[in-house]
Amino acid sequence: MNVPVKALSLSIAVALTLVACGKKEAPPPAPAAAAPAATPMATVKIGHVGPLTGEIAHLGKDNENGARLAIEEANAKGVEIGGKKVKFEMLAEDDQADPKVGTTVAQKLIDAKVSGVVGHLNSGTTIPASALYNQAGIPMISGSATNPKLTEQGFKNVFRVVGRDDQQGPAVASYLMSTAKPKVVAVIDDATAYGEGLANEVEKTLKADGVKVLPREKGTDKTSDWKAVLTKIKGKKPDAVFYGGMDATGGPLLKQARELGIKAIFTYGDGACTDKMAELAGAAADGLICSQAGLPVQAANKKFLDSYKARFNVDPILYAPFTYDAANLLIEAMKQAGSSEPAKYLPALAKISYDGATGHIEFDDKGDRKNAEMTIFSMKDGKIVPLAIVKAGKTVKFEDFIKQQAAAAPAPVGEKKAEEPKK
Ligand code: ABU
Repeated sequence: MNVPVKALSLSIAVALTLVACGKKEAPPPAPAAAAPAATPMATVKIGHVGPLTGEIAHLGKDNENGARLAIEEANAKGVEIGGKKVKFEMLAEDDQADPKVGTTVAQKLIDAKVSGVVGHLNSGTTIPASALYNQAGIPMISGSATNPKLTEQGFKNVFRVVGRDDQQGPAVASYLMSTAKPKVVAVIDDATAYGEGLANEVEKTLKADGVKVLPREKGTDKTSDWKAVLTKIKGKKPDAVFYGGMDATGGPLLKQARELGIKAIFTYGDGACTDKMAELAGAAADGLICSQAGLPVQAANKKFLDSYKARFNVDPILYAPFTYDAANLLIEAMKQAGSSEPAKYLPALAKISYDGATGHIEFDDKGDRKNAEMTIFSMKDGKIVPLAIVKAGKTVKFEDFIKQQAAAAPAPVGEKKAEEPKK
């Protein structure tokens, strides 16, 4: 007998025995109830771009931290878009504050199929990059670029959550004129889209009010030795100096001016309105007047300030609350539209009405923030201290603005709002 026949005989024998014993062969065990297949979580990519290397890497990191915090919080809370759970992934790029690198990394993000971009930091990188995002139909929100041109290009995908330099320039120039009443002002810029543009706005405002403005002096965003420019200016005895540029170059400018014995009041825009000025210029920074194209960091909401400190172990420097809001706006628009597809959520972003860390945010037809505040600061004991808020043409003392904000805020649930003191 060959082997298969032997095996068959044995099976038949066993079967007969079982039948004889009245027993049936046990049915094969039922397969365990299959667990419902886990729906794979879709990943939505959000880009962030700013300078992470170079002279203003501290500001780039600050911007990046703001966006990262928003994305981490959204992931921790869990977000559903169109009924599906999603996970956000942040793709962080370094544009080195260089317009050419800016367009290269913008294309990299487009190729990586990001749904939206927070950035860039500098107007000089944001403006050329915005043309690429526009071609690709990708929404972008800058938390810091203030040159008006960014939102004057007619691009429907471009937004910013800070004010513009044609608001900031007049605000800081008017403050300078009303407080220091200078007769002659020297204006210097760093030859960037931001620095030169803001200096132009300041010069226009000063001249319109009859102030004499000296011929423009220039450096670059990398100038560290300002002695030649300052020596030229010193001979013309200006009462005030305005510089359009960032803190990395504004610090040495102010330090060297004092070393040369220039006593003029120095006035800077937002890019050089940071505590870093004290580190770079030392005691010479005291008395500096500077402006910010939004509310000061300390006026951002407490939840944001506490979470930022807890996450990064430092306080935000300048625009982190704005990039935090920018990332949250992208997420909120996707939620409202039920889609992370740029073309589908862009309309929701354009008409968004959102209460963020920096206050209430809505965009106008150009993509600019409606009713953006401007803040005027002065450097005191190594810290920039907010003095006044300029909003819709009105200047209010910072303390009064904070009181007004607190009075306007809705009372927490279950708490009665404090009554205004009777007059
Ligand atoms: N707004 C100050 C720094 C960023 C910019 O280049 O606009």
